[in-house]
Amino acid sequence: MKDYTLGEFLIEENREGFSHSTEALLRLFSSIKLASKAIHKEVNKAGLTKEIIGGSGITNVQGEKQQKLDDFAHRAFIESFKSRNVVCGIASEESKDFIVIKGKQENIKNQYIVLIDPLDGSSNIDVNVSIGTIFSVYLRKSSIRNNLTIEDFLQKGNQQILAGYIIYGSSTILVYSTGNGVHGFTLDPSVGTFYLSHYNLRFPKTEKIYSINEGNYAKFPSGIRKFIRYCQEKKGNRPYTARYIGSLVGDFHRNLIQGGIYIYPKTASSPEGKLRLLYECNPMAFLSEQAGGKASDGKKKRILDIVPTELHQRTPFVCGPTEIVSKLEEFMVNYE
Ligand code: P6P
Repeated sequence: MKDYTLGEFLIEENREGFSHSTEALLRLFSSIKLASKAIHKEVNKAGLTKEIIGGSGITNVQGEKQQKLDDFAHRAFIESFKSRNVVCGIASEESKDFIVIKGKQENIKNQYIVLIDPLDGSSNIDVNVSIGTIFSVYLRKSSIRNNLTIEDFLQKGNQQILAGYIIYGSSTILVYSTGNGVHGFTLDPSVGTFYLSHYNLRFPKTEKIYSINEGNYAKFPSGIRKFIRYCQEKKGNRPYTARYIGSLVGDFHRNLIQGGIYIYPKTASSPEGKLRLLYECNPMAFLSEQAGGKASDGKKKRILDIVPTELHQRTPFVCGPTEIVSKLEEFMVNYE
């Protein structure tokens, strides 16, 4: 499939039903590709240049120590969206409030809202573990004649028009869906082009992996603890493997390809869970459903139906093949 570039695929796919203009789609992805290539370059030399690894000295809105690459990635996406005249507003993990992008007033193309985690899993940068960008795109709700409002950003996940991630690992892969399946494109750094490498990704039927931070075992609800035991017992020849690298994009991508469930539940110390609804869970839930799976809060509440109330709100999060996610939900309902 190497000869099919992301741009060509977008044009072809758009003929089959993306309900927005091809030009808008291409502008959106042009921004995303530009920023991701810049981040790819920095990530791949992070071990060599002291000025790009380590903390920036800033604590972000999450109360987490911002890494220098977090800040670099945040700025790279802001600048690339500003220059392509297609996005009117951005909400980022690295910024407390949303950011307005003033297009030329007569330019009605700036109707898209982007919510983004510019560099997820950045605590792994210094130890050379895969990290990633997660993005979620909506149409603005407010009239183009008025200013953007917070309601433009607090839309339910089922309103997303596209979502995806870029994983910066052994190779840099952009994975997205506009609602017509999930497709992956691998960057050929020698020519700076993303080529189709994973057409119509779907969770394998036989899942083999469960991903959860078992260091929190003592703080999990009993339903989660019993589900973990269920995965570990060989009953009915159920050979699950535990895989968890502490990078949502890395764990999700491996589970999507090899078959597995990802769980970040509520714990005694984090009753709302840790992951952010708008720019981590909603995009990954959109992709999970497009890949034939499901995503919920662990108690049968579909992630994409949650009504957001604030930009950085968190939610317990489970995603993966439908059958195993439903099995976890059973444990949560029966044992809480
Ligand atoms: P813990 C990274 O900070 C992140 O948001 C996700 O990428 C990752 O899955 C999770 O947090 C890891 O959290 O508590 O297991 O270290």
